[in-house]
Amino acid sequence: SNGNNNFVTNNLNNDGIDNALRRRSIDNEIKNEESNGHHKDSDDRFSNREQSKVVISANKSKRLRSWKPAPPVTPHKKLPGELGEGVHVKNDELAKEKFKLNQFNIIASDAIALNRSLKDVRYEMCKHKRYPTKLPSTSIVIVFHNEAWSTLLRTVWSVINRSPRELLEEVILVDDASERDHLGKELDDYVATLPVPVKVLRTPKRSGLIRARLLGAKHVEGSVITFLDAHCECAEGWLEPLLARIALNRKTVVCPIIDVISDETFEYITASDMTWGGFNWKLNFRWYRVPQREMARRKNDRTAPLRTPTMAGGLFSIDKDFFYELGAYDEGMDIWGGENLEMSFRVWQCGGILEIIPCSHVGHVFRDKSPYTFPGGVSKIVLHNAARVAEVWMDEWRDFYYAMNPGAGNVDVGDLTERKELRKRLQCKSFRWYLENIYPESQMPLDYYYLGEIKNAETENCLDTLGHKSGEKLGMNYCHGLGGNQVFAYTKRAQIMSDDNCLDAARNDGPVMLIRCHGMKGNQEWHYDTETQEITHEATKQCLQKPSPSDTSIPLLRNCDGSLGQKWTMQRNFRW
Ligand code: UD2
Ligand code: MN
Repeated sequence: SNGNNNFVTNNLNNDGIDNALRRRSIDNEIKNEESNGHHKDSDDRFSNREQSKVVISANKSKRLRSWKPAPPVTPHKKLPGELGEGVHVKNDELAKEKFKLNQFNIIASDAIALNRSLKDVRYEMCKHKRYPTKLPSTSIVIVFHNEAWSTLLRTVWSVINRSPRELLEEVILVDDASERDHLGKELDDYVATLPVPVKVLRTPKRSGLIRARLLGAKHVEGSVITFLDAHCECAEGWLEPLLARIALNRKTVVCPIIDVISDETFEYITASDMTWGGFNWKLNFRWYRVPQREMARRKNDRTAPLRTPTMAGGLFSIDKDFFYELGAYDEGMDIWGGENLEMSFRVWQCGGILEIIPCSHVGHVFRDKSPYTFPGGVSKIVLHNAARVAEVWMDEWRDFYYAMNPGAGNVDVGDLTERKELRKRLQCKSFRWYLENIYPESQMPLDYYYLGEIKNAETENCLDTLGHKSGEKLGMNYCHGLGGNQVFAYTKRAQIMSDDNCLDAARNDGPVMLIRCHGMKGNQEWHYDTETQEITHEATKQCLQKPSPSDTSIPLLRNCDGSLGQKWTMQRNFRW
């Protein structure tokens, strides 16, 4: 309803639906890549029980439990949505109105059994993997604010029905000051009838998902904490592979593959196992394709744990003691956002390992927009949280964040002393180390000459992406000095980049395009001469030039002639 809402809409779009759909299209793209490795167990640590025993004796201090797999959930005859199928309801005015309450189709969700069956979406090889006969127990922490009844309870039922009972210590529901009647006494009464211990905690006032999770974590009695969003469905065999990794190395933080539960039909749609977590200059979490480097490390076994630079944030398991040793969460973060990257950087920089476990699948309802309020304003909250991440963990690369988010510099980051001390105390590694060793594919350039605007000496206008995407033309506009679309990095690999796109020209006289950076020079190699102030394109030996008078928004590539229209300044004159 206010201008701010666009902000979060865009953000959630990127992080949710769009990206989820992209994951599916990536899946098709790589269908024929389904290889060799797929049938061969290269992660042989769990391939027989003898070896598993060795693992356990190395973990004597852990309370471990014998367990049996949960029996499969059999489909209800004649009920809608069984086996993860979608339910199509009439999209009339009422349905549209009701959609807005949760930003998903509540009529479809309500039509589906709370304990519906799902297809077993795992690779065949996953079903035959052997995990240690004894594993640590876990408490499931689910925080929610104004969650719908059917999605919340379907999450709980999927945990109950698809987790080995011996490994499920309890379910902890944290109600973050919801204002819906069904989440009060009705919820308390309902969970009292469930076949596993369920604690319901309530925050006295709206505290946001980060502090709500901290409250839940305090009450955990299991050895492992597993966080889930309140609109998930755990699939067959989801838990054992997660706990097994932690049993092997308690500093491993593990995520399932996050499948897509359609926000319209509640169809369960398998996501790609070929994406991992990254982030852009704005510090949004994004899915990107797993690079060949990591596939090679996994010996091309698509069922082997995948080391990921970042996690989406909602669904993961972590050893309880390690969670606290590592600094739990940043209590200075409000409502939503940022905590996922914060924990990801912290895990890697401070001696942990972050993995996606492809044999573990959990579905999640990705939404286009956030259904709930952000007290104090969306952008203020999201920028505040992200600034805390940038300030504490990203060293000089925090500049990219400030440059890319106009207005971020005006947001109060709050007191950072404690988190900075934590980083020192844990002797965490630098962000450069993280970029070099964990995420060399990142669009954060390791070394660069400039980060700022690029201004034409004649027109005094600036290069501007105009918000264009990969495959579209580079633009130009009057210099606004606010950063954002007018921020470019000129890197030591001779790229001129804006986030993950690079200036790219395929032939003489242009056009100059924005193309996903490939880091292989070629059409993306540019040289800036501080003497002549020319920006030359190596492949064509031509110069970047001001636009023609007929279209002042499109810079040109022309033979170098020393004219003023081919002179540029690279400067960082906005404040951050
Ligand atoms: C993703 C994560 C989410 C969190 C978020 C960044 C997944 C699948 N989801 O966004 O867990 O990491 O990125 O912060 O990885 N909630 C509260 N109080 C609040 C706001 C939210 O309890 O003030 C609950 C909410 O009801 C939900 C959970 O926190 O159960 C996550 O919120 P979301 O579903 O809106 O986040 P999502 O999936 O867009
Ligand atoms: Mn969610």
